[in-house]
Amino acid sequence: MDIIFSELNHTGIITLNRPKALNALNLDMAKRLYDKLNQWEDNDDILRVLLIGEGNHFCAGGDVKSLFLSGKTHRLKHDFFKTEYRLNYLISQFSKEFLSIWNGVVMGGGVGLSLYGDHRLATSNTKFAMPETAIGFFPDVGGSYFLSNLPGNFGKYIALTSEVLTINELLFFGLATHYYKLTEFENIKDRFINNGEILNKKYEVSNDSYIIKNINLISNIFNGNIHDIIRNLKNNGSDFSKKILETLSKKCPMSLAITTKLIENANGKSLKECLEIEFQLSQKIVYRDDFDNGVNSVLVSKDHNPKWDPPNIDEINVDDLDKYFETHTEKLYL
Ligand code: QUE
Repeated sequence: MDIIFSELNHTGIITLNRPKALNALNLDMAKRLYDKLNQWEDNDDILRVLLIGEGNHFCAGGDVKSLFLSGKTHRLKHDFFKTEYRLNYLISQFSKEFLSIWNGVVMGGGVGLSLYGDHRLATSNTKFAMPETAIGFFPDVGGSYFLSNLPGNFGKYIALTSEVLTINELLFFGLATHYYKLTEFENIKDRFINNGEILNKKYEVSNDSYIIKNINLISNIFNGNIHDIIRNLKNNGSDFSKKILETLSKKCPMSLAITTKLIENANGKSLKECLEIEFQLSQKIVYRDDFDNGVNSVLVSKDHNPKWDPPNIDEINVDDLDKYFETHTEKLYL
């Protein structure tokens, strides 16, 4: 079983169980989880829910490999996102206490399973990222919602660069709610199961984080559309800016342009509105060659040298992006 459910002492326990695939979420897991949460919502014996990943990681994201392998226009590319985003919304509306214990990798789809619950526990090895611009996609699962709500254009920064956030940044930005010591994983789990207790270990956020140190620079630079951002980086000329330019040069140009616009437009919108927009967008982006080339290059052939169309950001006219944001297929009806 790729996802395991159990019930213990009024606690519904979900274990993502594809450790060899870093617990990447596939359609079957998403469907089962959706049904189970609906059952637990109505089951008075269940007071709280715990979500964990088997092995050393929480969840690497949606199982984009199976989407790629299904072929260019397979129905899975529709059904998967529809189910996944409906699940994200269901979790945001779930009335019982919902705790996720993050360890290792927490990316993309894994963020969407946990961020809208009540508590996210992070530890010293937690690696959080929204890395979709590396595979010709965009930060979905409500990414436009929570990224646009981070202060000072920081959401655009992590979405465009795929920067990995660790414990300091996660606590600083409130993406994680608590710190736990990795050696206490089992203990933390047991206490939550036994009486709903959540241990809040003291953790001093260190100012060693170069991301937190550069927060004002990031905010100034990541203002405006993708061309504004690239121009700001070039004009700034610092080592930090040069490093970011180098990072962005490897990402999918169309993903960078779309992602910037998506996050700008999300300002002030609800999670529900953002997920509807993302679903429409997903059904434009997932059938492009960039998605197949990106996933193949990063996860299947692993040559890490994807071909992008267009190959350069300069070739994108931001006025032409509106068509990707049009409503063109059925809605999620959240
Ligand atoms: C960007 C991504 C993903 C990624 C790598 C990226 C992503 C994702 C996976 C992934 C990892 C291991 C697996 C798997 C998928 O990697 O979304 O099936 O076994 O799910 O650079 O967005």
